Amino acid sequence: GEGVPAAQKSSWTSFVKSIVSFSGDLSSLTAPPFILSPISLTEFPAYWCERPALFAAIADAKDEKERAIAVLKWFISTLKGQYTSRNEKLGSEKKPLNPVLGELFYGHWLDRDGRGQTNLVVEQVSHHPPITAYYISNPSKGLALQGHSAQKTSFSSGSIVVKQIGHAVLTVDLPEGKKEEFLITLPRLRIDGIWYGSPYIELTGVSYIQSSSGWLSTIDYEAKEPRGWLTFSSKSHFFKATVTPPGSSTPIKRIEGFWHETSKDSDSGETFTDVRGPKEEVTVAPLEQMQDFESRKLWQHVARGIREGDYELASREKSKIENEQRQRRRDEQAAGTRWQLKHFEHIESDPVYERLGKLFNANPPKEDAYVYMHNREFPPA
Ligand code: 0T9
Repeated sequence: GEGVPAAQKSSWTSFVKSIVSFSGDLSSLTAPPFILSPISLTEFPAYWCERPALFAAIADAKDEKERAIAVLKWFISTLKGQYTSRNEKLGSEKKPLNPVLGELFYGHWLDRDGRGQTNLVVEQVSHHPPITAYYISNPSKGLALQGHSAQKTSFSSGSIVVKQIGHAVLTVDLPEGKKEEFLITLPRLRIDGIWYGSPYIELTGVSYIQSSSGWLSTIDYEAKEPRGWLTFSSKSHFFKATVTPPGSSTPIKRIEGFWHETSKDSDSGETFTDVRGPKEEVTVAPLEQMQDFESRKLWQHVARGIREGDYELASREKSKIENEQRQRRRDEQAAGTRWQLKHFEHIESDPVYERLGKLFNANPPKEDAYVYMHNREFPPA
């Protein structure tokens, strides 16, 4: 990133001070214009599927072990998009638009080379705190990913520390009506480069992918990069992963490398992931066909203001949306009604999380979930 523009230095300083003395929901803080992104958080779940062929490949794996490996390969390959793509597209990590309650984002990736069509449904299921629910499916391959995403943020020695709340469950349909489930937990984030006004994300801690077949993948984002790894980029974004069979603690596969470039099998040296090539962004309907609550339609004027540097337009249009939201909430309160979610149903405890979480001592032992209601038609393949 280019850092802080001269004219916004003092507003950046006061923004950083407000982050330091604040803990909780960062999304509601007002930030200086240069750090604003024109993209809403409801678009982020699309990162899960920007390599649709790797997603589809999970269904083609021949047994439980190969499926566990295919899921790990797909998961690692999503990380570059999830955590570095704003730096590439916008110059640094930026503050996404804070979705309104009920905001929607729909998209798809068309079938190509027999991988099947992949569909995406996203709904903002809470505004304060922000919670985003998503459902991504490839019906012809019998694959579905359901999850939700929220964050707890704090500030520690110059960095924003983000604990991801929520998890995802991948369901794979198998022959004879059987199915396999994978519980996916999410890493912690550290946002560095704040003082300089060019924030970027580093992943920390450990995340897990637990299969109902017993296979477990453990991804360690704090492993030290060994000697011998030649890279031209910085030493960040390094990880090590292991794949462990049911009931065992001895991995049958070890992976190491950089999640934003390449990784390899630690024993054979064979390439495991390579995300240096292009990814496929999600396809969405044209603006004219969108409903008012679809993210790109809802935020179109704010986004234009941010993109074109017309921050007065952006803030005027943002206020309109926020006032309209406040009025809705007042009307609901007066009428004694509540906002109805369109595509998801909230459950207090996810049975898959409870059951599979036990196998690797998930912390917390229970989590809530948003269950997709299967009530959207997608454009035919
Ligand atoms: C789920 C992802 C998540 C959402 C974003 C922390 C963050 C909001 C949540 C976790 C996706 O699968 C992956 C990637 C980036 C995460 C965002 C990065 C970020 O900075 C924001 C927070 C809320 C801020 O906007 C902080 C203020 C800002 C000035 C720093 C750039």
